[in-house]
Amino acid sequence: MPQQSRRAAEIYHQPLMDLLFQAQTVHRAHFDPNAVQCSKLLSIKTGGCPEDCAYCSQSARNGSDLSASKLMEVQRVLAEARRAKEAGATRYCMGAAWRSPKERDMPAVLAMIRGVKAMGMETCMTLGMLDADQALRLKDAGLDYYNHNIDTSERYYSEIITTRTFQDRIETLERVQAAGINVCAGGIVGMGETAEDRISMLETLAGLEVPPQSVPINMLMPMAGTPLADVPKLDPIEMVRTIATARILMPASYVRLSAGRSEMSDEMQAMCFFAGANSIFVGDTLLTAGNPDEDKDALLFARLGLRAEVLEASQEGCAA
Ligand code: SAM
Ligand code: DTB
Ligand code: SF4
Repeated sequence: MPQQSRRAAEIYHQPLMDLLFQAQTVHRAHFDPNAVQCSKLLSIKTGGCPEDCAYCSQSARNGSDLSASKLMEVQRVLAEARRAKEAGATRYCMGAAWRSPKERDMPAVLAMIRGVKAMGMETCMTLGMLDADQALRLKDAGLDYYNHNIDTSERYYSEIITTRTFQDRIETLERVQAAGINVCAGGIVGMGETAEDRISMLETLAGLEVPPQSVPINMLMPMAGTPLADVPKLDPIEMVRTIATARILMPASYVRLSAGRSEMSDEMQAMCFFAGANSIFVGDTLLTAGNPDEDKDALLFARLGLRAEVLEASQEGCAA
């Protein structure tokens, strides 16, 4: 086993109390332990995706009964973004069910970035694979973050997706980085992978030329009609170990407790925050799946004494 790999595996598999203590110690050296960054998601183009990701309700190849929509109009997106800002989100993330953006859609996408940026929120997009020119144009419009997940280990990748390769994903991440956009890259746990796959995924992320500034860890939300609809539920402690290991391997990155919070107890979420998660999606919808509503998150934050992180330029935080 290479050096790095043994280190990551040793971190992941150590007794849970030691792992949590180490992760929390690293976390406190880099972040305020009681502040959580809040992002809001919007699906700007839903369903009908040509890719075959086995977990996804939006793949046209899966049997989910989701109908495909067209790209949302810019003004509608901006109206939604304004509502999110009023509710206190500091980052607005827009997602499209594309393999990659088509030229005819670029003007609208760029206008969405400019409009959201003008409201004083950070902007994030996830549009599939990008070429170098597209990445530069997104950057020019003011894009702060690009989300592009590697999803799992290189070994397990082809069990989950066959219409693109792990290397394709890495190449887009390199183009995003080269364009000067912050990278948001993570993955999904609970897809039938092994602990070694989860460790390997984290090592790939930590080993990128620059580690991603934001690392979303999603817990699979089983979607009806997809090949992973009936996959056995992952032991929640494995999710906690994944977050803690991400925190230790990428000490200065935001680690996002991403999809799946609606299925987690407050105690489980508290353990994930203690393990070093310091970002969440707020609002009752992710892209197509559910998320805890604002009142529920406000109560959770109050119970745990957590605060929504504010952008330096403003004094507002998320409703949670
Ligand atoms: N089409 C673009 C792409 O794949 O990069 C952007 C949207 S895609 C839905 C964004 C990410 O959401 C995926 O990479 C995956 O990690 C996550 N995701 C999708 N469906 C999920 C599910 N059912 N459970 C957990 N995470 C999911
Ligand atoms: C990420 O890692 N998780 C978000 C965001 N990036 C785009 C998406 C989660 C999707 C959950 C399933 C759904 O809403 O369809
Ligand atoms: Fe398409 Fe993205 Fe869903 Fe894969 S994860 S099917 S690329 S929307």
